[in-house]
Amino acid sequence: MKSVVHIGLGANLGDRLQALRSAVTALERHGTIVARSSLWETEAIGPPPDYLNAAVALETELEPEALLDALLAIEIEHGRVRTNARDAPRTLDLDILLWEERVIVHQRLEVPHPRLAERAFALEPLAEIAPTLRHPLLHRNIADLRAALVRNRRARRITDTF
Ligand code: A4P
Ligand code: MG
Repeated sequence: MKSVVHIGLGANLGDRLQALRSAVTALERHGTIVARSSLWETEAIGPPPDYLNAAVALETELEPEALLDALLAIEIEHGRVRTNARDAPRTLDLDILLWEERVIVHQRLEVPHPRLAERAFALEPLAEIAPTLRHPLLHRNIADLRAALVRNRRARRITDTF
């Protein structure tokens, strides 16, 4: 069965733009990209430098854990090195933000992403491509969550396409 899954992309080390573009190409191995946000530059939550962030919608036949494994493999292909430090800088981060309006709680996976509602770097791009999608736990749509953000973090839209 096909699902449309919203994925957040982030990078703050190396050639950030190249990593985001090439991650989208890699995601196409697992389905069809049906929506793609603008490119945003955002102040890091955690250690600098600034991030580039974006979001895409992927139509895929994969089940949640299989998609998570695919995302982790793409991160590694892009030079991601995991450290124990929280919010450590990274060449590529791929997070499952929403899986339609499903709630998924597995040992390795929680959807909606648990910090989605607090984070401009995720909500700004997501609101461009999924404004009317409802957060199944907060019962509000993405445009409303974005509007409710405390604007204490800089998020700057850079280009329409990336
Ligand atoms: N995991 C659980 N739920 C999910 C999900 N919905 N999507 C598990 C993806 N993974 C999920 O992630 C650790 C584990 O979380 C995964 O192996 C998976 O089993 P990770 O990518 O190794 O660690 P992380 O990314 O450092 O942790 P986390 O909790 O995903 O951090 P966040 O919330 O992604 O924050 N500032 C700006 N401006 N822009 C950013 O993109 N990103 C972060 C990372 C910090 N600051 C940032 C940004
Ligand atoms: Mg992550």
